[in-house]
This record gives sequence, C-alpha cells and structure tokens, in this order.
Amino acid sequence: MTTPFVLAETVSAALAEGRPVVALESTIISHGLPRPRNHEAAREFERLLVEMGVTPATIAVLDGLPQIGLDAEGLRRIANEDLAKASVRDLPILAAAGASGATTVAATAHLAALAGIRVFATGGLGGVHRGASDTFDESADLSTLARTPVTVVSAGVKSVLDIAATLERLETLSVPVVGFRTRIFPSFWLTESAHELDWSVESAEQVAAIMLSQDQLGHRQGIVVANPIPLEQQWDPTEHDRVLGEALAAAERAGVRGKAVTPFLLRFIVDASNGRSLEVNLDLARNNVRVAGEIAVAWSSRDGSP
Ligand code: PSU
Ligand code: MN
Repeated sequence: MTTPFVLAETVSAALAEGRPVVALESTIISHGLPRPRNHEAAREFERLLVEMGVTPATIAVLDGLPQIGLDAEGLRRIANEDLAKASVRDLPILAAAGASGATTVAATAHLAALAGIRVFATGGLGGVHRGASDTFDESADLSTLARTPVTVVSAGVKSVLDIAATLERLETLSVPVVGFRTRIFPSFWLTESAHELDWSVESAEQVAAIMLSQDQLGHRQGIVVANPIPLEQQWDPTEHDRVLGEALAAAERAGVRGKAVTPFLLRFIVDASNGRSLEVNLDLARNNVRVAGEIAVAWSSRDGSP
C-alpha cells in the first residue's frame, strides 16, 4: 500500500536516522495570522528549528495530498492562498476531492503521528468555547489528543475560550498537561491564567521521559506542554481584557458559528489591538517552537532510543 501522505525528503531522512523532527501546523499560518506576516512567520519557525539542528515539518494538504514537510512553494501557498481550514474529519474529504487545506492542531497532530513525528509546536491549542453548554462548541483538538501520541507545545489556550472547562475536558480525556517551568496554566497572550496545574517540568529531558513512560504504559494520548510567554513579553492585561470583551461581543452580534469562530476572534483581536496582539502571538509561537525543538532533541537522544 502506498502511504496516504507525501513525506518531504528532509523529513524522511531525519526520521530514518532518528534525528529530531518537529511538526508545525498550517492553520495558524492560513487563518491565524494576517498576510504578509504569516509567510514570514512560516519561514521563521522553520529557520529557528534548522538553527537548532532540528528538521521542521510544516503540515498541510495540497491538492488532495497531505504533505509532511513543505518546500518554499508550499509555504508560500499556505500563506497566500485561501485554503479551507481542515480538521481531522476534513482530511478524507479533501483527499477525495483533490482539494487543499490548512491543518488545525488536530489534523496536524493526526498526520504527524501517522508519519512517526512525536513533537509538535503551535501557538495556542483549541479548546472548549465559552457558552459551550449551549453551543456544544469544543475543538476537535481535544478529542484528537486523546488518541494521538504527539507532544504539543502551546502557550495554553486563548482567553477567548473557557479555560477551566478546557482543562476539565483534558482531564476527562486523560491527556497529561504539564507546565513548562510553571505551575500556572498560561492563557496565550498572557503569562498566567487563573488556573493551577498539578504538574510542571523543568527541562525538555523531563518531557521526553514522560513520553517514553507513556509509551511503556501503552497510553495513546498526546501530551500538552504549556509554555507561558515570559512576563516581559506578555500583552498588557488591561488592554487584553478590554479587547477580549469587544471581540466576544462582536462574534455574538455577527452570529459566527462552527469553525469560523476561532479565525473571526483572532482577526478581530489583531485589528482592535492595533497589531499588538499579533506581536505577542508571534513571540509566544517562537518560544513554543524553540521548546518543541529542545524536546525533539531530548526525545531523539533518549536512553533506549531505537
Ligand atoms: N489558536 C491560535 N491560533 C490559531 C488556532 C488556535 O492562537 O490559529 C487554530 C489552530 O489551528 C487550532 C484551531 O487547532 O485554531 C482550533 O479551531 P477550532 O476552535 O475551530 O477547533
Ligand atoms: Mn469549534
């Protein structure tokens, strides 16, 4: 049987030789960041990894084929074409239609795991939306992590979501959540949320040890590594609260539903903050890429590595 995806040469060589690889998502590029900064960001995230000796694998579906690792033209396409936002359930539909899509955390993690990539960097994880008890709006990122053995480094979840409910769901789904050098769950643009974590790690090696132990225990879940933006880089909390309130009210007024909700809120917030939220978003994503790189290095040099 042929593989249902295309593995870039660089990625297949790194995987075959047991060298570190980090998966990167494309929805953040296509739907989470404005042009042209999104294209710069896509290239920068890859460059940061290469500088660490880690092979980047940006994932997207192009013309029906899931691509694990994009070339320069692929990065240009995800940044500049109006691609569908693709979660896990959309993958077979895009494949059958020969269509293209930017993959969410869920779809990226799924494809990464299929290719044997264990570490993934993103900005923020999807989660339970506010008002979910009425709308049932909970990101497939959560249910996917319950059955996908990929370690996702994020700055927590956006404060547009219901953070408490998101953490409860991760508990129910048996997805471990560890703070990276913190016991407080971050809230994306802000270093802290109001929520404490049970566990924290101090090093990438500790994360690799948890991954190994998960494998030995026969667990098939992913791991959420919550990596807060440093305090001096966070968004001003007062400004954050004001813009967040405006964004939620605007989404309500516009009646946005389904997968349009997250991109709507992100775009509104970038505009209403005069771009400040964008700079913070880029800073936290860079931090996550670096930590994911360290974890991938620790994972590839772990004891008992095949
Ligand atoms: N958080 C961000 N930027 C993003 C996303 C989340 O800060 O671009 C994207 C990710 O791709 C995530 C998706 O997987 O939004 C979640 O969308 P939904 O809530 O529709 O599942
Ligand atoms: Mn949703």
